[in-house]
Amino acid sequence: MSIENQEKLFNQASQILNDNTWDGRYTVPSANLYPYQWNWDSGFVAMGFAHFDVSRAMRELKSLFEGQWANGMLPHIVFHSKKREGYFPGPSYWESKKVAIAPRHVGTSGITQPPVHGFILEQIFNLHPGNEEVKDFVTAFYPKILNLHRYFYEYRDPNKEGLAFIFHPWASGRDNSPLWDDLVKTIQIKPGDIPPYKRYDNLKADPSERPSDKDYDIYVYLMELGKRHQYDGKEIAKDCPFLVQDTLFNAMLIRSNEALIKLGSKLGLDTKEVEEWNAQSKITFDQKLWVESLLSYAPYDLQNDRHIALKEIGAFTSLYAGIPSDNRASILNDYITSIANRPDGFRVMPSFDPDHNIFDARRYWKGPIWPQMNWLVHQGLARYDFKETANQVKSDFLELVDNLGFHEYFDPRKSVADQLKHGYGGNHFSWTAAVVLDFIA
Ligand code: 9YW
Repeated sequence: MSIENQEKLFNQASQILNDNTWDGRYTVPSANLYPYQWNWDSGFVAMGFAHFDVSRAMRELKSLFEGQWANGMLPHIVFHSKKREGYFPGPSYWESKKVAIAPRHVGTSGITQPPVHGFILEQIFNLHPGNEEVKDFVTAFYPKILNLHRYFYEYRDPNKEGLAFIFHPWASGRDNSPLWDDLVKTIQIKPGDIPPYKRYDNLKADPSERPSDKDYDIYVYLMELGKRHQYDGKEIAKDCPFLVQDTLFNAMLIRSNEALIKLGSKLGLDTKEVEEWNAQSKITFDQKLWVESLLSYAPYDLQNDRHIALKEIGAFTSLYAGIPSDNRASILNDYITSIANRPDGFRVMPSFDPDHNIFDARRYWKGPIWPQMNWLVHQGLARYDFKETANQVKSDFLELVDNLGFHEYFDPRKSVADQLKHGYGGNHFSWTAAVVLDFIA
């Protein structure tokens, strides 16, 4: 890509982040579709801002952690805006203020999202060496992230294995991934189990690119269950049908642990606790989540005691966390290369196995390319020195944005995407902008 083109994309991306910032304090993923502050989106947004406005990067993380609960849990949405913005489930749904340990001054959701904040903090720190304000910020912020990780080990790891569970597909960050299809089918909803509700997402984006109504019923069922237990992980573990040790979620936890260890040693902080967590987590992830017949990692369904053995993007983020041996890393790299070399023409990296009959190139997490996933996969491939594949993952993504705009997700099929004039889902999307900024900075 030419220097002029890179400059153009950089300017467009920074404009999007500025435009999506509300009250000068927090950034919404997409003003129309997702009009509040989302957890892991804001992590990537902070990294994007760090390339041109580090004060906004720090403010982004500060405003996000205003939503942190007293037990360390960081909710997946923080509702700074009290207005009904046309999003379900909005601030009134969750009833967070009825929970004693939730913040008083701001409404939040009751579930969490992949813990990216540790390595985002490290990115910000590394981008600004010698900046005292950044150093002070990182030092002051560090305990908040440590508390979040402590929450996962204390409340979300009932067997003390070193892997945290999630109890809702949204917490995986990959809402309607085929990973969850069989498991959610085991959940039978009876009349009266869920309250009436109204979706907005499928009015604002093409319904054929969104999760189905059936998916949403399950999402509501699991939120109701969480609400009944005041979102207490220990209680939820006792009777929730959806209890999963996810690949992406735990890879993010491990990579963020590693970031805390590195930052802690640079800042002279005590890192013993996080080192202990991480040593165990890395081993358990590698041993428990690897499925030899799949030649990949897979999430583990704790209630049914089985792997969810499907080839899916989350497994490949283990590279960024330094989990696989060189041999396993090569296997993962070979698979990505095989997708990039398919005769039917795919950009990498689709979010789900293109050879599986559930694969759907347009529908949300059932196949499309997602910006933040490409970033994570790119970082992992680079870590293991798979330079060629890493570059492919980066350039495929930049080409899509350049051709089709800053969308939420993209069609991986070249023959289709190259005929389209747009990507899918929301446009002027914050994490798409953030990833562009980091890739071309
Ligand atoms: C929802 C905001 C969020 C992301 C999730 C993605 C989607 C829909 O959008 O969720 O209503 O929360 O799956 O990862 O954080 O961009």
